[in-house]
Amino acid sequence: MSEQHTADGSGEADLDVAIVGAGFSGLYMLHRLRGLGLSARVFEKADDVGGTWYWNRYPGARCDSESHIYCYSFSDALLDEWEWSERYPEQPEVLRYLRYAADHLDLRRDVEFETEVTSAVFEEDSGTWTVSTDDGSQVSARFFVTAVGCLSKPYLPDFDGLESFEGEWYHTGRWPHDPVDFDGKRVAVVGTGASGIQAIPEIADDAGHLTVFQRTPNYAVPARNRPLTPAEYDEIRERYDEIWAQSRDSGFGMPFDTAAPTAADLSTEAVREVLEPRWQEGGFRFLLAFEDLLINEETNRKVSEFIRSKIRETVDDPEVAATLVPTDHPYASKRPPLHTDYYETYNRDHVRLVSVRESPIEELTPEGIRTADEHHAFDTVVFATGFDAMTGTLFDMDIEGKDGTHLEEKWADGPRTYLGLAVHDFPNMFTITGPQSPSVLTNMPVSIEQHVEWIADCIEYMEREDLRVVEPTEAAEEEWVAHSNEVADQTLYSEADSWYRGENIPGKPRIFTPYAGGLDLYRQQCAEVAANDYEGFDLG
Ligand code: N01
Repeated sequence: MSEQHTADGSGEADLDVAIVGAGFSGLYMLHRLRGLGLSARVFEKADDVGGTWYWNRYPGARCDSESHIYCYSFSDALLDEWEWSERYPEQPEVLRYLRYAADHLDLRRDVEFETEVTSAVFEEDSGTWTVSTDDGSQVSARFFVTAVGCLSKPYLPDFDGLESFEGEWYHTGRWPHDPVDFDGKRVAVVGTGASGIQAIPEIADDAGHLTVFQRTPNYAVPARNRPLTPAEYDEIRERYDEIWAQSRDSGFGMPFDTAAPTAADLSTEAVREVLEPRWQEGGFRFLLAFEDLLINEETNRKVSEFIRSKIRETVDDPEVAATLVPTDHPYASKRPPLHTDYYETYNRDHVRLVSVRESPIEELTPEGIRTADEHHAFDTVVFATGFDAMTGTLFDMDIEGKDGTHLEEKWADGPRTYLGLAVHDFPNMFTITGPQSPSVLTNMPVSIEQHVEWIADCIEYMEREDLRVVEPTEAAEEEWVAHSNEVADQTLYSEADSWYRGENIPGKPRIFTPYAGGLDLYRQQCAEVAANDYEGFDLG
C-alpha cells in the first residue's frame, strides 16, 4: 500500500484499488490485483456477485454467446472443473458459474455487497480517489476502476399514467427473484429487442393472452439451443487453447470462421447456399457468414432479405408477418438478437402483435394500456425497453476528476476516452469495457479479460517504475475519439436508431459509442501503447 497518498491525512490510502461492480469484470480485476500483492475492494449494489446475470432474470434469459466461450479463459482450473450443460447458458447457469468462480478464487471476502457507490472524487493534493457509498462511508484508493457493465441502468420510458396502473408491472432488467406468475393472465410485453425476443415465447407459454407492443421490427436469427454432449465437451476442452487464440484474434471475440468475403457479387441462389447452412446451425455463426456484412450495403441487403424471407415463411398470417419484417435498417446495425420460437409464437391464437408505430401508446390506465386506436386490458405489463447503455451507470456514480470536472459534464456531447480505458482529467481511473472500446460488439468475457489484464499490467508497470499518476493526454484522447468515430462512419451502424448511438434515450447525444474497429485491431493498438511505455499517457 502506498505511503504517500491519503484522503484523511493519515499518510496512507485505505486501498490500492477501489473497484465498482462484482460481475465478470470486477471479479477478475480483484483476482488479478491480488496476484500483484495489491489491496483491492469491490463495491457491489446487489447482495451477490453476477452483475448483469444477477439482475436480468426474466423468463427465457439466456446468453447469446455460446457457453464454452462465455466464461473466463485465464484459469485452467476453472475451465477443467466447470461444465456447461447447453450450447447457450441460461441466466441461472451463468449466475451459478460466477458464484462458483468467486468461491473458487475466494473473492467474496473483498466484496462489499449491498453497497452502492454514490460518488468518486479525485483528490489532487493526495493523488487518490475518495469513494463514497450509500451507507455513508468513504474510502480512499490510489486507483479507481469501474466494472459496471455496459447495460446496467434499465430504461423505462416516461409513459403517462404508469403510476395509476393497478396490475403488476416489471422491467426485464430488474426482474424479481421470486417467479412471476403469468398463468392465465392478460399480459403485455412492450419492446422487441434481445430481451423481449427471449421473453415473449416463454411468457406466451403461460399467459392466458399476450399482446406484444412492437416499435421497430427486429431481425432475429434462430439460436438452436440444445444440450452439449459429454463428447462434444471433451473435444472443446482439448481445443481450448486454439479456441481462445482464435477468439482473441477475431473481430467479434468469437472463434468462428466467415464463410465468404462478400455476398455483393453473388447470385441470390449462391447467397442462399452460404446462408442456409448457417441458418440451420443458428447463432452468431450466421452473423459471421459474410466478412463485409457491416461495411457493404449490397451484402447486407442480401442477408437482410434472406432473414425477411424466413420471417414470411414462418409466420402464418401475412399481415402479422409484414408487421414483423424489418425494413427500416440493415441487419445487425442494431444489436442482432437470437431467438427460440419467437416468430412461431405469433402463430398462436392467444398472441397478438400491435405496432406502436401505427398505433402509438398514449398512456397506461388503471386497467391497461391505451393506444391511439383502442384500450387494452392487462393484469401484467412487462417492459423490455432496454437500458441507458454505456454511460448511464457511470454518470449515476457522480465521478469528479481534476479541477472539479464531472464526467457527465465532460461527456455532455458524447463520451471522450483514450482506448475506452481512461479519460483525460480523470487520473488513475480505468473503465473496463468503457465507451469507445469494443465491449458490446464482441463476446464480452474475451473483451473483459483483455481490459483487466491491460489495466493490471499498467498498474504493475507503475509499481515497478515507482510512478504514482497515470492520465491520458488530451491529444491522445482527441485522436482516439476521432479514430473511433472514423471507423464507425465506415460501417452501416449509422443506418439504425439504436442504443449503440444513444437513440433510445431522450436527450442523449447521438454518437456511436462502442469501438467498431474490431477486437483484433483494438487489442493490437492497446498492446502497442503498453509496449511503448504507455504512449499517450502522462505518467508521473
Ligand atoms: O433492450 P433494447 P433489450 N415505446 O434497447 C422498445 C443485451 N442483451 O433489453 O427498437 C415502445 O435492445 C425498443 O424499440 P426501438 C444486448 O446487447 C443480451 O432488449 O427502440 N417501445 C426495443 O424494441 C441487447 O441489445 C442478451 O424502436 C419502446 C425495446 O424496447 C441489450 O442487452 C439478452 C419504447 C428495447 O430493446 C438491450 O436489449 C438480452 C417506447 N417508448 C439483452 N422505448 C443476451 O445475450 C423502447 N422501446 C442474452
